[in-house]
Amino acid sequence: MSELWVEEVQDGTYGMKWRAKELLFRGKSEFQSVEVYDTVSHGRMLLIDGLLMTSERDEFVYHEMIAHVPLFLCPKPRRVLVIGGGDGGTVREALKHPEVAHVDLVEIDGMVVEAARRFLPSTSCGLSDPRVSVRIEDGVKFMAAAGEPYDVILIDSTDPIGPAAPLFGPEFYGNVRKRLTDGGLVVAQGECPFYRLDVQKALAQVVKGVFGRADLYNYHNLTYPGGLWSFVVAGKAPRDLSAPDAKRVAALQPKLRYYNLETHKAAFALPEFMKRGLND
Ligand code: SPD
Repeated sequence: MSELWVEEVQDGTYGMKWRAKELLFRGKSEFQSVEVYDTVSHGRMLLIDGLLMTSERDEFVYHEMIAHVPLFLCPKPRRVLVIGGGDGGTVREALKHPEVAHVDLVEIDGMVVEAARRFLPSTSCGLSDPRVSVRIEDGVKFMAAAGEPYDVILIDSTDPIGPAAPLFGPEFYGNVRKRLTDGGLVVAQGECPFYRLDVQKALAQVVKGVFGRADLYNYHNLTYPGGLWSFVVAGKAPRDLSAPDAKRVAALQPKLRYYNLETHKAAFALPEFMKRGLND
């Protein structure tokens, strides 16, 4: 068996590794390194700067939970914006909603989109849908410009280092607010509560500062470091976050593998250490 391993090491003190069959792609863009491996146990994996972004084995969980929680809460989600998410998984999930007429994907790094189109077809398949515009642009600048508002904005970023760092700041969220419809919702990937509670707290404070409220929800995570992964959700109008449109959920349920009414509601039940850490 091959002795090639894909490794993600965090903070120089712990990590995970997966036995690889082969390295399919390695490139260096002007922003970051991009790699795709084929692994024995988790299918193909995309890494950016040595950090795992998506694996074929469990990508459906993250992508369903970032997209469907806000989409089923939003009564008529016509226009969707995805910032980051160049692998296309979040776009694919948004397109499952028949109400969605248009999706803009704004990804800073064309190499990520090219690698996903070439090596991760089941994740990136939605990128060729006629309802989708793929824009290789800086999401921070895109958000600062004026334009038509969106019903749902999904911040599918990498971790808050490198080009993604401004996507966690107050100026960016001020602009997100301007580009949301009155009933719209924003969801951002919010890192791991076990390892990055400080980052979560800072992000929640930024979002709360802009929207007056920020809620976190979790899913059970397989391949990112830590057993839970979080998202932050906010909107201009107050909303019962535990009440997705049950009729629409039932209609899409055959196409969903993790998301259902129960996982939606349960996702907002935060463990005590998170509640305390976020409110300290
Ligand atoms: N530590 C990894 C965090 C990555 C979150 N975004 C992944 C992009 C998947 N579409």
